[in-house]
Amino acid sequence: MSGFQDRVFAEQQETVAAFKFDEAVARVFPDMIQRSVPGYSMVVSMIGLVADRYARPGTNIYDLGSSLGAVSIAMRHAVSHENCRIIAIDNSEAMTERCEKIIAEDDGGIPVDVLCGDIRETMIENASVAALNFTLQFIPVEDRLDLLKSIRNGLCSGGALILSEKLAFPAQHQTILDTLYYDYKRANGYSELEISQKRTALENVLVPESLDEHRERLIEAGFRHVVPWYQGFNFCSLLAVR
Ligand code: GEK
Repeated sequence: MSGFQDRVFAEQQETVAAFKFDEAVARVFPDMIQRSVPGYSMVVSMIGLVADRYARPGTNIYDLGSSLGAVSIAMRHAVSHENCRIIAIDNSEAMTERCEKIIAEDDGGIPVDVLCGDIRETMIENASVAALNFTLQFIPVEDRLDLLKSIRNGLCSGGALILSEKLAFPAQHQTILDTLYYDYKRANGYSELEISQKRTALENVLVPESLDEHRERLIEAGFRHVVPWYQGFNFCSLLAVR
């Protein structure tokens, strides 16, 4: 993937606008997410492994909020079943345009359709695996249950959703984890200005919820098992099995 450094919030901005997945972000996205989400690369490669376990021959595999297609690429190299198709969807044109080029240059065996669209309006069908890798947190809270129901309904029995999210915690734990998280960002070269302007830009755009809220919603959506399998500071990943 491309090697541009994330400097989106490096200069003082007069007013910090709400965060958008636009051209400026898409251009530096691999660097941005790598330096901003603890364990991101490991989570992406593990999604490949989990996908291979739950994928079934002749089914669709969804990468919802695919950005530049890192999860699609991990899955297309890891899934060993016949006649699968990966469907990568994102509603940022800046992302899907770049994603198409990256996928075209990748030599993985499974075909990937890259679609520009809203995952809330996408029909999920004949699916064995779906990934929401740090995407649900950007969907308005009131739309989250319907989206999870539509994923659940499109999954075959025994199919799996991998849900990775930034979590919210009770106040004291939140303070401890936020402190460590900002240490992580500093250690990755972000300045105090970058950290604080990005935090402002993400307010009301990235809305984290607690592990219990996620678990309860997944059960309400009809998933039978909800298994947390990763946590790095305030970021986690859950496996939900239909
Ligand atoms: C990765 N999964 O590299 N419909 C479609 N896409 C959406 C919507 C929506 N309603 N809302 C937001 N997005 C990727 C990382 S990033 C996470 C996912 C992050 C898209 C948005 O355009 C962006 O590309 C993605 O969800 C979230 O593993 O930046 O923290």
